[in-house]
Amino acid sequence: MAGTLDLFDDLPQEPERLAEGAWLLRGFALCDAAMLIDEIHRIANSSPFRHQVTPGGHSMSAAMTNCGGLGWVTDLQGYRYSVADPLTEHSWPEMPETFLQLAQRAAQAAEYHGFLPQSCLINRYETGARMSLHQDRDEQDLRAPIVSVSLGAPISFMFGGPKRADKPDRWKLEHGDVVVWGGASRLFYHGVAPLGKKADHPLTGAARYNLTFRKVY
Ligand code: MD6
Ligand code: FE
Repeated sequence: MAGTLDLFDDLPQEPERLAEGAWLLRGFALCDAAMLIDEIHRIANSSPFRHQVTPGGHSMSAAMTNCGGLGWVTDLQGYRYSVADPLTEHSWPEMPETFLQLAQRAAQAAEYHGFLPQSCLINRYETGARMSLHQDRDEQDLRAPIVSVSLGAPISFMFGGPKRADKPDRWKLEHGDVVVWGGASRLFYHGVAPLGKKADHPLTGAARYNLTFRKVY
């Protein structure tokens, strides 16, 4: 009977609710994933991945770049969105049409209508890289959701509450998973645990990429 149950693996999955307004769409980006990874490499040829410094003076363990009209940057002066890449002093690479359409379809699937992202932050995690608990609050328009796409090696995503001390739930995010998140939980604390030593994926090796699409203004 080997293989019989595989038929059911292709059925669309129901969104899983992480918190009010926050949804996990498992496998939503699977069909586009190889193309998205090609685009990431193309973007990184113009605006390379770099380890940015926080206002507190720490170098971030996740390497970052951006595409779209605005990019999220940090340095000793603070967190902000910038129309130019501080490394190249040019505009960020344009947001590929495949990125935009995926983000819009995912937002729609979670019942956030008319999502128009201005920015896509691209995070690259290698072994041991993590993102400590934080809020996403550098955007002026908090009514818009954030669409987050996981590619490559799996990671443990932590999703807490409105206070830093709220104990987070953990969710394993795998290649092709999409989280759409807004409304009542838009400012909830979240982060990712260190990428495991054995984490691996055929398309990316020992790396995980995360795309976060945002409407800023
Ligand atoms: C990550 N994600 O998954 C880090 N923020 O690598 C985030 O920080 C994040 O996934 C806001 C909304 C969705 C996210
Ligand atoms: Fe975040």
